[in-house]
Amino acid sequence: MRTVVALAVLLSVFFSPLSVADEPAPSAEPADPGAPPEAIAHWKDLRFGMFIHWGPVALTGHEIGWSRGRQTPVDKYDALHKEFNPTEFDADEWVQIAKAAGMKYLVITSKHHDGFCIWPSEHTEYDIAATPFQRDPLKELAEACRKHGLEFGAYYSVCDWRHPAFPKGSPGGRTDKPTADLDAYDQYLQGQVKELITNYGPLLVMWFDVPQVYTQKHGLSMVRMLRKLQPNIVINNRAYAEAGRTSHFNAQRMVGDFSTPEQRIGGFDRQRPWETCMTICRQWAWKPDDTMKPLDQCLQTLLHTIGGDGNLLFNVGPMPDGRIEPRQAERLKAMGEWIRPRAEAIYGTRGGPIKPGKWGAATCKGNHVYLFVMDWPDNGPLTLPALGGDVTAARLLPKGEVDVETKDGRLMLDVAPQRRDPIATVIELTVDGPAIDIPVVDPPAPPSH
Ligand code: FHN
Repeated sequence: MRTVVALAVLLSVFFSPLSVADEPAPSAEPADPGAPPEAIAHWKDLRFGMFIHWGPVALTGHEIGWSRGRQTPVDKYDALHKEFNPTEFDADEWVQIAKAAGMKYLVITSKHHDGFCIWPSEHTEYDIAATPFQRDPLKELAEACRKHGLEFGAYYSVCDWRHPAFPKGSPGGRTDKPTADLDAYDQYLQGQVKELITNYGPLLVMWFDVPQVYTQKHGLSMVRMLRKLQPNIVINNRAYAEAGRTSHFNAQRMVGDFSTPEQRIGGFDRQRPWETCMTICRQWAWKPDDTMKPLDQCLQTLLHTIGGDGNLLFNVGPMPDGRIEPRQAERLKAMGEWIRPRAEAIYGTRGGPIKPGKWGAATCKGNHVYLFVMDWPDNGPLTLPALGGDVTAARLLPKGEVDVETKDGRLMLDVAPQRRDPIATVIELTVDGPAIDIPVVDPPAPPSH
């Protein structure tokens, strides 16, 4: 008898209308439809962009967001905007510095973790309108990009360590706010994102960051709202944390349209779009006398990134007076001077077919394979895996001769030492078919020295 009763109770639990009604409905949330393939392809073609981290924190020389409640007490940090007056700011100059570097798009922090908005937002008083600098740098930059032919994007920090409704606060997003109300914060965030798209768009990209406890429960509908507002916008993988995975940095692999390896070159991947974000110095925001990367490292980072089929978003932190530090501008100009005569090997290309390595990197476009040789053997030709097709012509970029021979499944290349370039010797190979169809191969072992 007891068994029958127990079974009846068990069945009633599973089949009673009450328990069924209590179960969470299967997710009615459609997945993120993603950006149209042509929007992704366009974004990939650009290959190289400028990242900018800027705000009143530049007055301190400490890191944006992270120094709030650390090097700078919270109340002092939150009052910096009252002195922020970057009278030397010139959007045309910034965009021309990016253009001279060979950068094709620009992404600036519209709001970082500290909550300060560099545009006059109707949703907060903590914005550029509350500073002595009675202008709209976001608008001026968007217009300058359009004027000079660069694409414009906005970085927007999902976490907001100052806003009372965002659950986490300074220092470092590791404190809990008693006033937390994620639904209210979601309204604030969606209102601001709409402002950015509506008043400063169309944008190439929305570059979200550090969602922490903002998960797909809110994020998925926010992303879908964004895509309704601007269907061809490209969105990175930090708009929200996947359910149950609240992470500080949330470089989630499959959220959004592209992955975001940070301060490192991502792995070769032609399937999942990706973009390395990296600082030209060490700090994201302005830091006096910061250590700046040498020219060869800047350029070889770009070449290894595009060789892996990624984009490079290279960061500067402008000064409190509104200028990009002259030595950083000089470094970027030198990058552009090297890139320009080799532009066809960089823009509009895809990574491979030989994966990056100590030897160098490769890109491809049309019926051309471009090799960026960075390390030659001490004696004799460089030996690479054969390309699985006939090489019908070969030349150096910007100009010059190269000896090429395909033998025993290997590609032998040689260039007179005096014609080799210390950054990378660029060789254009013409092949007898679409270069993108050439099977991808691993990099060769490092040449012997
Ligand atoms: O905390 C931020 C950091 O300040 C910077 O904005 C980088 C850029 O990708 N994102 C976060 C660290 O992952």
